[in-house]
Amino acid sequence: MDVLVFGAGSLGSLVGGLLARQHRVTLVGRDPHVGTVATEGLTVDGEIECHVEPDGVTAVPSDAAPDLALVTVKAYDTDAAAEALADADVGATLSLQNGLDNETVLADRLDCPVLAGTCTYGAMLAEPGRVTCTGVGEVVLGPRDGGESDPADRVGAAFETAGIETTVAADMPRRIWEKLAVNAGINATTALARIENGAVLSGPASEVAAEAARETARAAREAGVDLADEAAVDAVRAVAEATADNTSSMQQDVLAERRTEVDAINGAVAERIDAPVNRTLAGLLRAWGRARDLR
Ligand code: KPL
Repeated sequence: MDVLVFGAGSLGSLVGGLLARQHRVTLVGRDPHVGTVATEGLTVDGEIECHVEPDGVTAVPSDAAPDLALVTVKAYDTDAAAEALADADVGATLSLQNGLDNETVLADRLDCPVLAGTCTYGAMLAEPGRVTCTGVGEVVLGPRDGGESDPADRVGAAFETAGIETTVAADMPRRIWEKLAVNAGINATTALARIENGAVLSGPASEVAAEAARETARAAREAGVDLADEAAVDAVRAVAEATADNTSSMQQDVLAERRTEVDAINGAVAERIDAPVNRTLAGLLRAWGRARDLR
């Protein structure tokens, strides 16, 4: 399969690197990372070790015709991803991103099936050309509106061939909301308190994370998605346990003084319903970003 990964940050580089063990992969991202990948290849270390040689470029090639465009940019860059991919001849697109509505933004602009996905691999970009796998997880993907489809089966099989544990699911809308609950509970809490994911399992952070997840479940139900409070809290606990030593992506952003995805996570919940914990977490991170002029 010919795969174009749009967004060669930590997760995009890791998943792209794993796919490159079996498929032809092009990583679209920023220099110096993609320049190093183009000249020296990509090293994956940590819990998975390999060296692969995908292409590394800073823009979608004008003649790009990938079987799969894998979108791994931050949620606030989804519009830009859709714009950049609009002229390419793409077979199917898969969003592996945090937040809600990324698939809708892509589907509105792209003339191909758009799949939704979640990914529980942990990744950190260690230096240009080297990504560290901080946790082996799984990918779940399927049609963005639920149900079954040929492209989802084909993409799932391609991921499996590359050694990525993958489930093709018919209930992606519910899974995307559950993942939102996990991110709403873990990301902002760990970023503000500067704690690793496992610290939301007990102590003062645990009630903040659990309440943010319950509010997200309520927003899901208002949107017609059947997600119980307990299921959302259990999902937070399961991911916090599985990624206990990991630094959440939002804490990585805060430590690097980068813009965070809080608008697409806690902000998205607070926009839909009265959600005091999500509103407060979003307000604090927005204040932090504003003080640094991060937009
Ligand atoms: O998706 C994540 C993230 O960091 O964005 C979690 C699940 C919280 C794992 O760190």
